[in-house]
Amino acid sequence: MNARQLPRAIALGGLALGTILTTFTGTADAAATPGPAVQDQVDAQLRAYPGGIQTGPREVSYRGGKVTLTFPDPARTAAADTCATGAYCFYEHKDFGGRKLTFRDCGGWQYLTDYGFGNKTSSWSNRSKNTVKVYDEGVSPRQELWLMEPDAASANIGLAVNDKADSFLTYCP
Ligand SMILES: [Ca+2]
Repeated sequence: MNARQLPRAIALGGLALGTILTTFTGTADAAATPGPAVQDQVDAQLRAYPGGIQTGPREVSYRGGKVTLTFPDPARTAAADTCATGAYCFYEHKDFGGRKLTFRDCGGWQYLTDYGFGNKTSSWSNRSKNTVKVYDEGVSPRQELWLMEPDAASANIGLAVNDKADSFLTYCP
């Protein structure tokens, strides 16, 4: 953390009393990267989409950990698919980059918009046994965008469907 960022971090620390970790542990690498510090992003997520709790320096969990939002590590340069075994994941950028939204459940309709992830997905990975149909809710009727087969992934979903996904329907084995 450099001197320029310190006053801002202290001010934000006062707002983050409800979180598990302090601002200082979350921003150790922030000086090397442009844009908001990771802890700032975590705090903004908790404010805008209540019901989550911070469960790591770069992680917010909802619904008892069935849904997890992970913010990118500022120190990591090479993108890689980090979706956990048994889960299925939506990524903000192509090549499994940016924010990652992980689901560890099955059944019924769910909405990416509940977690601030509407119109963001650019790549995905399915390491579960479920089949997931992904939809755009910005048109009427809703439009199916792509299908996530078990043990499949896409590093780049393509321009036609990029940043359009809002919801999905999961089929359990
Ligand atoms: Ca995107």
